[in-house]
Formats: sequence, C-alpha cells, structure tokens
Amino acid sequence: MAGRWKSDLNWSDVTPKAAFMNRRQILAGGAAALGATALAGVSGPAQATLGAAPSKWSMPLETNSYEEITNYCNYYEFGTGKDDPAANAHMLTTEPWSIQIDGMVDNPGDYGLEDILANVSLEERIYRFRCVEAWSMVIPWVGFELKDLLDRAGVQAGAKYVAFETVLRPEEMPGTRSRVLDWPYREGLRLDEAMHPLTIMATGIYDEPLLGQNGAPIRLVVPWKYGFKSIKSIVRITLTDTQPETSWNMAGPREYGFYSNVNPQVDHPRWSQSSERKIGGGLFAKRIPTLMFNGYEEHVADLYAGMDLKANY
Ligand SMILES: Nc1nc2c(c(=O)[nH]1)N[C@H]1C(S)=C(S)[C@@H](COP(=O)(O)O)O[C@H]1N2
Ligand SMILES: [Mo]
Repeated sequence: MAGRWKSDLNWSDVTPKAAFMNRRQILAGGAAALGATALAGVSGPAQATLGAAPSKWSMPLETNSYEEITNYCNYYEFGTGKDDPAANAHMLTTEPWSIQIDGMVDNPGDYGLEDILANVSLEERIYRFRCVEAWSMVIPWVGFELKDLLDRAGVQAGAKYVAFETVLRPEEMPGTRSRVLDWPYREGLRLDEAMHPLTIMATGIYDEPLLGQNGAPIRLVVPWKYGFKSIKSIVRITLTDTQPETSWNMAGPREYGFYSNVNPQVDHPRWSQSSERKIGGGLFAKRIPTLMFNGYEEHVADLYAGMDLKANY
C-alpha cells in the first residue's frame, strides 16, 4: 500500500480480494467443521463475525483494502480529520455493550450485544459506500438485517420512523468536547427504509470485528444513502411516529436533508454529486460517474416513487 498508510505489512496488503476469498473459504470450512453446538458456546467480540455466510446482496466489485477502510474514516466524535478516528478511537470502551430500544415497540428494553448476535444470522455483504464529499469505497461488511432486530423489538402499528443515537462519552471521545455537531450524533430512517433487506447493522469488516474508527461494536449501513446516514457505535434505537432530528440536518439543513439518498442529479450546494473518486486509486485515478441510489436503484427506487427528489434531498 502507499506510504501514507501504516508501514507494517499484513495479509490485507496483498491483493485484498484474493486474500479475502481465501479467508472466506477457510472460514466456511472451519465453521462447518465446528458445527452449530460448538458455535453456540462462543461469545464476545469473536462472535461478531464468526459464521458469516456470503450474501446474495453482495455487489461483484473489487473491495478496498483493510488498510484503506480502517485509516480513511469519518467519525467526528474522535476529530474531524480523516485520520483522527484511526488515531483516537481506541479510547472507546466497547465491552460490555447494549442498545436501548424504546418508543413504539412491544418489547422495549436494553438489548445486550451478545444477545442480539445470538438471535440473528450474520452475512458478509460487499457494498458500495459513497460519501457526500464525493469519495467512495467498496467494503466487505459483516452484519445482519436491521429488520431482524426491529421484529424482535415488536414495532407497533403507527410507528413511522426509526431514530438512532451514538454513544456519548466526552472522556473517551475528544471530538465531542467541541461543538462541531450537536451531540449525541443522531440519525433517522423512515420505517420502510429501515425494514429494507439492504439495510444492515454491521459488526465486522473482512471477517474482523469492527475497529473503533469504523463504529465498533455495531453501526448502521444503508448502502443507497450517503455515508453520513450510517451512524456508528449505536446505543439507542427509538421507534416514533414523527420524523426524527438528525445531527447533519441540524448542523446544515441546506446541505444535508433527511433523505440523504445518493443522487447524481442533485448537487450538494458546494460541489457536484455527479462523479466520485474511489479511495485507493492514487492521485491520478479517474473519477467515476456516481450512480442513482449508489447503484441500488432497482432495489430501492420504489421506496421513493412519486416523491420530488429535489425537495427531499
Ligand atoms: N457517530 C458517528 N457516525 C458517523 C459519523 C460520525 O461522525 N459520527 N460519520 C458518518 C460519515 S460522514 C461517514 S462517510 C461514515 C464513515 O464510515 P467509515 O469511516 O466506517 O467509512 O460514517 C458516518 N457515521
Ligand atoms: Mo460522509
């Protein structure tokens, strides 16, 4: 990898995709050999990626290297620079971890991470990721459908939106001592967006449990929306009948709307959204055209049928 990343070489530095495929085969064989009873006894972070099966939702794309994905990050609680999260996120304590699920649900309460993972099926999904700042990556996530967790919580009739909150610990998150955003970091989805099979809660990348900078121990991934929707280190999920506030919309309502769908036809007020630069291609890499809904149009366009996508940006 280029010199700006860490200099110590490891498996992820050599042909990321080939290494990944190898590891996947080894993992599949190993998991089968272990069997269900052996797996049931495993708990803790190791379980965050163990046994993930390849998903039919994966995109057939060349993935970014582990080094790129873990060193070029946005996580303002650890600083606004792209390399701040990698430098600072180790300060965050991620064990034990639980998510408070409340609002319009039949089974409100604190759901421990191990308990959450014991009741879902993990998949490995290669997804496009597009930031509003016009860079992109392809990331092999390990995660499960958010719908599985919401079904368990029992969404009540009348609920229309899902609100998410990131943990707020100023003593572990130096970036929150400045008021660059209104903390805790908040995001929201319409209920049908949250229930869509492409919407996942991720717990790993490349068979590794998430690192702090990528949102350990559990974060949202909504592949047809801009990166800022994919809220990290989630501690609270609230079902509600009113559209929730989101940190970026509060910070810059003209620049960041509630929907935040990847849309090459609607420019950000300060730059074009029609093309992107895939991280890792080097300084002279050609920009590539940005696809409607980040390439997931056939799966999600009907969620927005009849909506004015310029007004609902
Ligand atoms: N809590 C929290 N979640 C966050 C952010 C943040 O600053 N804080 N940044 C968002 C933005 S702008 C992007 S592009 C993605 C980046 O995810 P990655 O660093 O794992 O690639 O996280 C999103 N989730
Ligand atoms: Mo972003």
